[in-house]
Amino acid sequence: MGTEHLEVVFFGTDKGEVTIRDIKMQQNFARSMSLADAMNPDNLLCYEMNGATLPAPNGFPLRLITLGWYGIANVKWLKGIEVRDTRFMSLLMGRDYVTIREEEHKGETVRAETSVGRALLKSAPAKVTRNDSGHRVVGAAWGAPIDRVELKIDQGPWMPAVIDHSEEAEYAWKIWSLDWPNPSPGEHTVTSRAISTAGQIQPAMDDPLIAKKHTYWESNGQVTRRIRIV
Ligand SMILES: Nc1nc2c(c(=O)[nH]1)N[C@H]1C(S)=C(S)[C@@H](COP(=O)(O)O)O[C@H]1N2
Ligand SMILES: [Mo]
Repeated sequence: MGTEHLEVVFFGTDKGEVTIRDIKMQQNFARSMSLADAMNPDNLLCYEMNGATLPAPNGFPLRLITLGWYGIANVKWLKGIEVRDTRFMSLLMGRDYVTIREEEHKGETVRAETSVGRALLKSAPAKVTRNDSGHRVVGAAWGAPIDRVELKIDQGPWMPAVIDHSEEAEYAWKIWSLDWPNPSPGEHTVTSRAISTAGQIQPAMDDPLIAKKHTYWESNGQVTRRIRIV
């Protein structure tokens, strides 16, 4: 028995009916991680939020916060934590919350089905503001340690945005902005892309990673906003 599939399963108190073949069963909300991921010292078991008892909607009495993973991994209303020596295939590990993507394997197109896991590099323009000195695009970036964020207006070149480094917490969203001095009146598009400290670039919407993905999850493609300047 190898230990490469040794997993830690986090169970919530909430449950629902699941049917596999003709077997109907009640299953608790459950998500698993490898032992190595579960032992990450950045993981938190939270019983308080902002100095007060954790509110029920946020997971009272105890919830997992696993920094750097998508929301689904942050199991609320914890009922138990179990260590297993086999892979765990719950509704939300193996059948739903899976990413289905077409991939090329030696010239053959296959549909790979993978469990939603670690957060992916993402950014989005949030708003365009205007004051006496002109217009400014403001947005956020998250999902991986951010090296820089670039902005494209209409079909122009990528321009570096200014990242607000006053928030230094490693996993916090990075807020960025870029001045847009003299936009012409009318419709414009504003697209952002984040670049991680590891050199990854947030993929364009027509990148096969995004374009050949058939489920909504892990949608970290570049976001284009339409802006009307009056
Ligand atoms: N027990 C339990 N944990 C859960 C869920 C749930 O339905 N049950 N939803 C997950 C999902 S999909 C998300 S996005 C986050 C939402 O956490 P929040 O309500 O604190 O934003 O909780 C996760 N943990
Ligand atoms: Mo979610």
